[in-house]
Amino acid sequence: MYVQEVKTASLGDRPVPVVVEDPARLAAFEARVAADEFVEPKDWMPEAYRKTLIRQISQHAHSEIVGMLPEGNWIGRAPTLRRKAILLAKVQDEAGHGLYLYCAAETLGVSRDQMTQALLAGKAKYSTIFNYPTLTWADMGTIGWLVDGAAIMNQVPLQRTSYGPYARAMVRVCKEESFHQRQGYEAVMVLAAGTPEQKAMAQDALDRWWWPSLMMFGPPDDQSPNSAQSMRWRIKRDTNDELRQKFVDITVPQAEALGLKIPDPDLRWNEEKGGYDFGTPDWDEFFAVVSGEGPMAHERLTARREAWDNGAWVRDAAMAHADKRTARVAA
Ligand code: BYC
Repeated sequence: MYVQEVKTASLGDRPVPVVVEDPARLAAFEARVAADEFVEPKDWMPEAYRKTLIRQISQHAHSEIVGMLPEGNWIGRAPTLRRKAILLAKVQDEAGHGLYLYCAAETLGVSRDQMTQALLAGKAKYSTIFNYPTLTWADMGTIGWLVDGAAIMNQVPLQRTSYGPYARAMVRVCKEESFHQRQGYEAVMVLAAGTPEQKAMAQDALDRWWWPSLMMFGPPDDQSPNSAQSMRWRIKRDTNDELRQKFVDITVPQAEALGLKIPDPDLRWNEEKGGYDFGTPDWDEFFAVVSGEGPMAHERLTARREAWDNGAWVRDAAMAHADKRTARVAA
């Protein structure tokens, strides 16, 4: 038993158990992580490490699955067969990413049903970005360019996250995200070089998606309750602000190449730091969206609840088939 002692801490007026780990095991674990060894499912790990990973990986999985909704809604309206095929492939990739991630989280002792129920009950989060509406075709290109671009920035370091199954899932996810980013950039490139109306549509999409994309990296470091411990355990390899800065530095020249303007009056190159200075996202809006107030939050969760209910017969049929096979083998 790895729990050496259970103390009681107070959360408001509710007592909650605090797990105090065996100091020797904890020190050995921290030394392994510091030496960049992967932690594997059957290895000993502190309870807080397991919980943090379940939270982060399941949120990541939910984001992939909820992220299929705004794009799925555009497959039938994509302007050409080529664009339709690309979008279809991208949305299918996202389903795959969700599945690898749910599998990675399951190795930590939580079931996919439990994770799904937490999402449907509004207890588990998914990325704030998917609580914004997709109004025009330019939004599809811009999501690929900025949203998948931000996702890659966050996920490339996660290929070296300390938990083996999560790190390995990220390798394939990153390859596919890279295609997603490029197809998005190419779609925006076509619009930006098109008619004045098309270029205006691309600019409007950039205006609406820029700030929500910066928010994808999470709150500023000094308001990020999980970062310090996650960095120490190498779950996260970079802080929220470090990744946000890298994203801005890479994306600004891409916007310039398109002839589009980043909607930030405070954006300017800072020679000294070798990066851009940029304005402050509206963190009140971010925290409101995190708590479920985004313009599309209700619609997204309703769609997921309906999908779960409508899929009940498939799950029942699969279970009945599995029971029949087991009975046949036993006979
Ligand atoms: N949205 O202490 P912090 C995709 C929450 S899918 C919602 O900094 P942490 C794509 C955070 O959970 C991309 N919630 O947290 C798919 C925490 O809440 P709790 C998804 C957010 O975990 C389809 C609280 O705020 N990528 O790209 O250290 C189509 C305090 O934050 C957000 C991932 O999930 C947010 N943006 O750092 C197209 C990557 N930010 O649970 C594209 C994996 C923060 O403590 N996740 N919160 O109450 C991570 O890297 C980290 O979890 C985060 C946050 C950087 C997001």
